[in-house]
Amino acid sequence: MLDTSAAIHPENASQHTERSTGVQLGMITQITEQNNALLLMGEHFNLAIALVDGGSIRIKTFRGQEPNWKTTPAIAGPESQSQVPLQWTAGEERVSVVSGNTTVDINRKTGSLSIRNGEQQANIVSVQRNRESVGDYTAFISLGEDDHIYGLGEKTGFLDKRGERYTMWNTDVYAPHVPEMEALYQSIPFLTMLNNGKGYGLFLDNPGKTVFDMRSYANMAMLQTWTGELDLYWIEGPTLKEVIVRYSELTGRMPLPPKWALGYHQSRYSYMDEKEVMDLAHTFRDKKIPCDVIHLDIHYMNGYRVFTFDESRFPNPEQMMARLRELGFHIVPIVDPGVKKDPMYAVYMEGVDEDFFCKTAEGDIYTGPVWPGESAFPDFTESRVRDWWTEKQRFYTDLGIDGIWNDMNEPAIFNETKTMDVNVMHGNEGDRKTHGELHNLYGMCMSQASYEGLKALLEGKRPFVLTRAGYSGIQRYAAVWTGDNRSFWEHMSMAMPMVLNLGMSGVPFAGPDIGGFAHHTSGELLARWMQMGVFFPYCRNHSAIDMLRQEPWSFGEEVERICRQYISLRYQWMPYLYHWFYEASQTGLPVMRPLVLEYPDDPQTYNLCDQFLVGDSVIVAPVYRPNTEWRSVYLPEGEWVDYWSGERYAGKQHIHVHAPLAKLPIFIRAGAILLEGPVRQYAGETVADEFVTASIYLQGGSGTSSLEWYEDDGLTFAYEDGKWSKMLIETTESEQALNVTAKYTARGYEPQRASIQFRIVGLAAVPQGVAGSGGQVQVAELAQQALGWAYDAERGELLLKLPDTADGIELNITL
Ligand code: MIG
Repeated sequence: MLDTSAAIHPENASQHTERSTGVQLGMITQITEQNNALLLMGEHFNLAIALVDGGSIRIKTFRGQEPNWKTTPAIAGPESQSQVPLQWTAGEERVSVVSGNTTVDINRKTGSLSIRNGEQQANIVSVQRNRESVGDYTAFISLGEDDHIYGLGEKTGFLDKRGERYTMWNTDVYAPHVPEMEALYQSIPFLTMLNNGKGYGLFLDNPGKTVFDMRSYANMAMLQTWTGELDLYWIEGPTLKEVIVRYSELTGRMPLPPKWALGYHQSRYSYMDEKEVMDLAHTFRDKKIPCDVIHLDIHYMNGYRVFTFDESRFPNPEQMMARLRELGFHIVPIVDPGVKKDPMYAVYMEGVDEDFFCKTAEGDIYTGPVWPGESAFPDFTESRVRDWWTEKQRFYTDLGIDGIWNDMNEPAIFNETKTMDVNVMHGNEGDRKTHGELHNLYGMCMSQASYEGLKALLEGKRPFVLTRAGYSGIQRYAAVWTGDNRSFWEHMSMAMPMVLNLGMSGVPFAGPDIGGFAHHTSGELLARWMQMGVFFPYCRNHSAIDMLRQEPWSFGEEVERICRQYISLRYQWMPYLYHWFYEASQTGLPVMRPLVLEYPDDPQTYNLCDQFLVGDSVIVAPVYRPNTEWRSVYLPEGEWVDYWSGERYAGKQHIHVHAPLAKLPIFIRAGAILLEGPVRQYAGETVADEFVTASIYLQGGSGTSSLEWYEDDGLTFAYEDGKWSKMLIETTESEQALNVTAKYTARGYEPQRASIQFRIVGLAAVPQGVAGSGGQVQVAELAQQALGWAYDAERGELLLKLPDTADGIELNITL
């Protein structure tokens, strides 16, 4: 594309390119039921409708006698796509399919569909097929004035996707991620439509290029496939949460990551040699800035050959790894898909000999230029190739590595189209397809191989995989970082809606490069971005070659102090974070949530994305502009407590908050229970005084609250064999008394700590009586006690300390 004004030369202006030349389904001439599906034969093509277990309706175009029901790898398991019997009737005007509370009406004259579920209605006003090409469909979905759109994975722009247009085509975008970038590295063709607090989902399962156009027509969204059939799932709500739960049932959920992966990650393109890596590790420990992971970017390899180390830079990786392990660090090396075309390189020759690489239709190995020069690309759509890649991970696991970073897996290739020739063929388990048809799957299939490889080799330990590219279902294998952002304030603020919508698209474990990858960060930007970034699910600081360094200590003492404080805070909050990661692994609901997810009836939240929730009851509102000490924060219904000062605010109002550089505004919902532990230098560090503090934020007056807090060893798959515990914390509040119980509802895992503390926040006066927690002591003395309570008059907090035993706890506090 031209990047001068010549780009908008009148002669270059394209004609109106809307694909309105298609044909409609037309009159339905024949209706049959076959294998639990309804087949509707139209004039120009046909439509099949099936009910999928768990509240989805699958609508698929086809030609010929019957549809091909084969699903893409996005769909998690055969059980979740099983088609259930359907009831239907055919009238003169329409065919109706009924399932539970849902009715699908298909107009027999036009083939238009309306799906009704309670008050919700989705209108697919028409499905059309482009005349010129094979298999290129468009579904037009009517949009009401009050419809808001969320999801669509990793996209630029704000939270509400109404009025935007996006392309799903995994793309390596080094150019700045500005609003007109229609495609980035991930493609998640799934959205939720919200109307007056209620919604439904649409998932267009097609891994070729698809377009979601919510811009060209004010009252219509256009969902378009470029290759292959329209395979559309309507997903039942009626709440936003239910849509996400169902979508993630269909496409799978994030396995619980190891705790260390939730820690702070430090990266740079590149830490060049062993000395630099070891100095870095020691600096973190010396400066008492917590850190779990150091990433190795491409320079660790020998000529960018994957599964090698450069011997001059890293003469003894095994020894280095052992030393780092002693310091509590994990190493996550980068692994790209391109295998250098080099007959002296064993990995390449294995791939050639075993026929593992993608080939042209004529049968030649396809190569394209990436870091190592001309490279071949494993055909990850084939399980035999993934098995090979899986086994190859042994190179890393033998060194004690348990995390892998998959980059360039769109795949990115240094050519005009930025990727593989669309005519390259994929084996696809015997169902050969072109790259054009499967492009968006490539990165996910690679991460699947990486994840499964590590899992098989780590002997019960949980792997960590980080990926740049992905498709629906990527959450089953990898965390996602949002690629090459820049050290711009705009990119810091854009990271919020981007990661929030990833969370609304089934991908809870995601985050941007903190500080920005390209361009040069400043101390102020790093400090502000760090404050925000430690509350993102994935937390890594990464920067590009030739850019100013941005380790936490790169900008003087003040910025270093702020980075230390907030990274430490993430570790302090680890029990709470980990709990919400567990919830995400069970339900698919995100850890980091837009307010609209919890307050869908409040229009103030519909496009609110410069603040967010962590779990369901903590608001984080970062400052994302330079030289700014004040910002407006929206507090939704309820009462909210300033985490730092304890000050209380009524909800349903905007407040003006003072936030000098060292302060990140955080608000806790009255009625919430927060879990905090000691600051650790890395997630697995054992500290002398193990404890957890459950902070109970009183509602004042009456009310109840509860949290069923999940714990396990944070490292292995033992939780799959019942080695986990849950403690149900419940409180009942009245004007006169407060009752707190904490009972283990499961104790397959025994936490390694002697005591548990409760912090009752919001008590105006010292309580009249405390039953269940020994005698009263001074606040300062509590640390030395095994049992006792203290009242902090200044903060209006009651602190209680108790032994953490299987018996559970009951506290009765007279106010
Ligand atoms: O074309 O490995 O997004 O994180 O540092 C650049 C070098 C290749 C792109 C990744 C970035 C990484 C860089 N990679």
